[in-house]
Amino acid sequence: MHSFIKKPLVLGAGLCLSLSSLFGASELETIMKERNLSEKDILAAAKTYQPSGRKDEYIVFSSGGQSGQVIVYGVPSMRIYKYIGVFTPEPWQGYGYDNESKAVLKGGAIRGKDITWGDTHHPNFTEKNGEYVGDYLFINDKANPRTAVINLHDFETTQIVVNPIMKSEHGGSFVTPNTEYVIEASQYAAPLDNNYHPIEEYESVYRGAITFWKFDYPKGKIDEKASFSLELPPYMQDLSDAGKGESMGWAFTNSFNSEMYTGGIEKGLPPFEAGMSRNDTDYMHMYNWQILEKLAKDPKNYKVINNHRVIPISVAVANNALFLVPEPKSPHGVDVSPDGRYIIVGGKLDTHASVYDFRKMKALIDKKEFAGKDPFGIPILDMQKSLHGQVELGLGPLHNSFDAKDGVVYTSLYVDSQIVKWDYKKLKTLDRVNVHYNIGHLDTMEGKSAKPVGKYALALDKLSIDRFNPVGPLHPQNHQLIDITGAKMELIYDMPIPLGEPHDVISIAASKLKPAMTYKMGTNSRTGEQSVGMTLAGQERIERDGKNVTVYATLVRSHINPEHIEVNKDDNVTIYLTNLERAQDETHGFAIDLYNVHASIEPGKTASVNFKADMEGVFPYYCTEFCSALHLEMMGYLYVKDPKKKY
Ligand code: RUQ
Ligand code: CUA
Repeated sequence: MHSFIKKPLVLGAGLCLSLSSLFGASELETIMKERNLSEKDILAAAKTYQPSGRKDEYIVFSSGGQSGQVIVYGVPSMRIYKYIGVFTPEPWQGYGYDNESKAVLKGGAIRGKDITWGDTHHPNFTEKNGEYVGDYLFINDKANPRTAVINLHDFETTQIVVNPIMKSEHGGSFVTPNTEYVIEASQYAAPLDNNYHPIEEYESVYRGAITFWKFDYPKGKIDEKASFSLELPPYMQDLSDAGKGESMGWAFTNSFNSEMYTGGIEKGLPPFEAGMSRNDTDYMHMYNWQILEKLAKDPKNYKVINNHRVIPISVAVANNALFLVPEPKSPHGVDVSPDGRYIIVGGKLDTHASVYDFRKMKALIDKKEFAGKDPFGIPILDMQKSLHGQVELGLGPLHNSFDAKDGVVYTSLYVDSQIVKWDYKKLKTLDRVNVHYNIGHLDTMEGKSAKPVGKYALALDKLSIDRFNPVGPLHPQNHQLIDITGAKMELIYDMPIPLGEPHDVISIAASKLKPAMTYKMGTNSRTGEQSVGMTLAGQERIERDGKNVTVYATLVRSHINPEHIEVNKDDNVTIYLTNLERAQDETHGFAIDLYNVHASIEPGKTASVNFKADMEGVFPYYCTEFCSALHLEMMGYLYVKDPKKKY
């Protein structure tokens, strides 16, 4: 018999573990002692631990940085659920291996060149009235200006669009309050055309831009033809956010090179970093997409560059659609408050966050009261007259995420490695917590929507130095979970992220996601339509048309039909694979040994693989998911015969 605890053990902030018949106090105390755990640790564990089978309350979509993927995990457990292949082939999902997903990746080819990686930064959901819907997710590729659409019906990437004029981007993918547009802002200024222009033409030819990608909701696709761009000065635009509520129709993008410095360290000139941070202020761009959308309908208002409509700066200015507001030098994040009235800008080289009041800015615009014009003729609003105020937060304020409590926001401090909680209306700090280390983005639950929940904060730390077991010089990143429900923020979990440098995450109540558990029989998951190769039981066959061999195959526990496929050397072979299962989680994989062929076929899906049978011989094929007791027997043979040879 265990010796039971007589009086309840009172832990931390009043957590009362009345350890009844299951746990002896001595057992808990022994474990705490053995593992060197404090009461605070036990409390943190109780807040994050999910008993087997228990589901998470929030689902987080994290960018995957250089992995070109998206990472899905749960809060509060911080359990990773999925890596979604987006810009990079991902063999588990057959992404980039089956024909259907190859077609998606092909959409991301740039000027004929296949790009097999991406630098994903900012995921965002579809929105309705500024609130998250949870049926689609957008993500940008900073390295190769592209935007991808992920269908949250099955968590698969269904579209990649290439920016027609940018050579670099960062400020994507930000969604307007009713998903009218997905905003993508350029980063490093470059010529908008595809020609060579010397750096001496920086001010005359190099440009920034904002692209407004039109989302065709019924189709679940970006409509490239209906999308357009706004030309901007070469100020190195950065992050963006769409206005909402009273700032509906507007969007905001900051920048960090109002100096228009062009570098030249190799010639003894100051490096970019010095030349680009000489001025005390840079510019926040403020533009009205509702006006621009109307302008883009009339050919006299736009130029066509690379087959894409671009509204020149002068046209936007003449139609009161583009303004600049000074912001402290080298800013980074720009975030609009849930009600749309305030815009918070973090200055990397400033200790302050600046809170702009949209009402004041709009009043200045309406009165045509400007402090001046930039060299491109864009009216500049007076900074002091636009500000609600500034608050000293600490070193390196970067990004913001909001709380359900009115006026409360959380800001990451990159240099100080802290999250600071403060009131952007009353302009005072409330609390701060240390994070480990060098935090970039942060997120509170649904914290960038019009209805933030708060509850937990996620710190996306760039460095993890001493937090985890060493795994070589390339360290994992550290995502930390912080309980923000009390007056004091409490750090409760560290999660190593072993896949690229996630820049930003976005969180949604799990109840808002309604993913399918299986596909309708014969679905091409990348188009959502019935596959031309759908094969039902009894329809399995091999068809030959000259050198083209098409196999219509099915997979069901525990066989692949057909089990023998005979082709001639150099035949062009296509195999359609339909998973006939109707049971959840009965995925079959399909691999042909030595032929670099793989597909993942979830219940109901039809996927296809294609290859040239250029190697003679015998090649086993098999199911790559341990799907049943007779999974090892789920196999077949591909025979490749040389028709010129006698065997
Ligand atoms: S950005 S933190 Cu895309 Cu801040 Cu990286
Ligand atoms: Cu199907 Cu193993």
